[in-house]
Amino acid sequence: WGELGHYTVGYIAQNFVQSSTASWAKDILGSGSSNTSYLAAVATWADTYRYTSAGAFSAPFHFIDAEDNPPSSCNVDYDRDCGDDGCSISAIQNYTTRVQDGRHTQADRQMSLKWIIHIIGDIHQPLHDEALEVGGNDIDVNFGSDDSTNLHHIWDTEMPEKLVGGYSLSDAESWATTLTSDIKSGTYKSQAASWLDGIDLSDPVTTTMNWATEANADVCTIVMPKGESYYVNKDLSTSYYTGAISTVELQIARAGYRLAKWLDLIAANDS
Ligand code: DCM
Ligand code: DCM
Ligand code: DCM
Ligand code: ZN
Ligand code: ZN
Repeated sequence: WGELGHYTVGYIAQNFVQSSTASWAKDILGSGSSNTSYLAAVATWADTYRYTSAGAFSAPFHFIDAEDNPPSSCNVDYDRDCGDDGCSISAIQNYTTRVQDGRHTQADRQMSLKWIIHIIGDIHQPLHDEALEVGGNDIDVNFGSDDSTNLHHIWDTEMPEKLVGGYSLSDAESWATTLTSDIKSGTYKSQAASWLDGIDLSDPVTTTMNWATEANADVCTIVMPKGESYYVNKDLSTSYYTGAISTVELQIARAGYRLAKWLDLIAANDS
């Protein structure tokens, strides 16, 4: 996701974490106790870090390249798809351990927490769970007057921004308020509890592979049901957008709700 998506995942999680978790996170992050954006404000750090020379090693931590065959077959296999340099799933495992390890420095634990906040977001972007055409980056598409974007980028950025109308922290906070009420009392109320099925702090790989598998399935049914070549150089801002935007909303809502629970489990274990 772009900044809007990651900020929104952070704000949704802020709306659902236990107050003891909020205190735990603010302590590690060094945010003041009254910081109203303590998760949102650090949610995009990992995307800056990966473009630094010190952080270049971490570029694969943003995705898992499922070597499946959409649209006829979608699946993710940890042993097949998580490369030697790591992936989103192995990174979650690493940083979930490290953030709780008092032998590490405060700075190291802070970075680990920032990674968890970011990667749980990215796992929910379907094309971050797909190898085809570099996660859709090499599928050139148009979006309204923009005739030089790509399928990955419209999922990360253009579609969420068309829905919300901006990408600032305050745009994200307002989107998060909407999705939070959808979870608490609206369209997601009856399903939100099931989003936490199988969540297990002692098995981060299985837990997050479930989430990656769910998002990867959308690649076959929502992202490119007609096959990759159909979308090349088409304007996806009209009927494609209309068909896809509810999946963008659902995936951001799930990511925020699951991040809150993952942090609750970590904070409870780390006390
Ligand atoms: N680092 C990281 N994740 C890794 C490897 C390194 O976040 N898988 C960070 C931690 C340090 C820096 O990179 O700030 C260098 O780490 P090290 O000296 O442990 O390689
Ligand atoms: N490492 C990592 N994540 C980090 C920092 C480092 O995976 N945040 C990797 C690269 C380090 C190595 O682990 O050089 C050393 O890890 P440790 O500090 O746990 O011995
Ligand atoms: N990306 C991905 N899968 C890949 C490579 C990249 O999901 N195999 C994502 C990471 C960024 C976007 O695509 O969100 C653009 O990546 P980059 O800036 O590395 O080109
Ligand atoms: Zn992306
Ligand atoms: Zn990312």
